[in-house]
Amino acid sequence: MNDVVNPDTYETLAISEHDNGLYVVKLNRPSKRNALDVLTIEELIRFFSSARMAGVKAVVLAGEGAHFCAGLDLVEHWKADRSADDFMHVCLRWHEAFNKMEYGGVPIIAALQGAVVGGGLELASAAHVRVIDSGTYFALPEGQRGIFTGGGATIRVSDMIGKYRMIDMVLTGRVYQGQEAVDLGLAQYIVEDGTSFDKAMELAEKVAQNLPLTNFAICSAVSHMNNMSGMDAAYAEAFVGGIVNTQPAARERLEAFANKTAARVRPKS
Ligand code: 1HE
Repeated sequence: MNDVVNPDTYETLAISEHDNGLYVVKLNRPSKRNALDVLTIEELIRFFSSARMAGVKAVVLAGEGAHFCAGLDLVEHWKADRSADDFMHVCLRWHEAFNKMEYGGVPIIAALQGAVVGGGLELASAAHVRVIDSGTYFALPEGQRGIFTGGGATIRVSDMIGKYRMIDMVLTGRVYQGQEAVDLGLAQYIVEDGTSFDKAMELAEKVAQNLPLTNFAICSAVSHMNNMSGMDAAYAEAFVGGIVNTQPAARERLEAFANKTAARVRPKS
């Protein structure tokens, strides 16, 4: 087993392998509501830096216990009494982890339950798909804690819901949940009866059937292209399309369509 996917080599993450290259990665500090300490961030970097090369085809990211993630480990931060320089480097490690997730090319489906707050929302927003259930809620309590964001909320959360809604969340501590959270863009799926985890697994099993190179493009190129000018993005898209759309592994699927044996796209019944 590649060491990167060996669960015994992780302390703060619980990693389990399922069929077809699907892995479940769980934050595993439920007694601390999965607050993100330094070690958790380092372990996220380790896993997501090498996941694709280790054969991981899709990930369900979840939290052990009742809450997905309570954000920055405030107690660790308080005890460390960090300098600005030290905390800037903490933030840079968070960005390293979350960029490896968003740009790493492995589809990540976040199964969100309970609190998804502060850095927990920043972590969730580095996933490609977010699923919530009736108990999930989102907040950015930084304003109330006397601090600021540092793990990408200014980029990804404002991208999801708009700059002024994000500012309102940090300023006032506003909480979003339920269908409203989906309508705003904080999540793509809501499960009314049942768990976000089961739905996330269903989605991940489906996306793990896609060709890995296709998923790599979907889960890295779109984000990169969003950082480019329209002209550059169009050029880069042509390049990526040139490589992905001519991959030998796609020929079988294209042939099945041409031979009328592949499933057709139909409206939902
Ligand atoms: C923690 C943390 C934490 C819980 N750091 N230890 N995040 C926040 O402002 C959210 C802070 N947490 C909460 O509001 C609540 O804990 C929850 C709503 C998430 C859960 O409530 P509850 O009643 O189930 O748990 P609890 O009793 O508050 O906490 C249980 C334990 O988890 C307790 O530890 P214990 O040793 O006393 O049992 C808490 O101290 C611990 N715990 N949350 C450390 N966040 C890069 S910048 C990012 C900036 C941010 O993320 S700011 C947002 C911080």
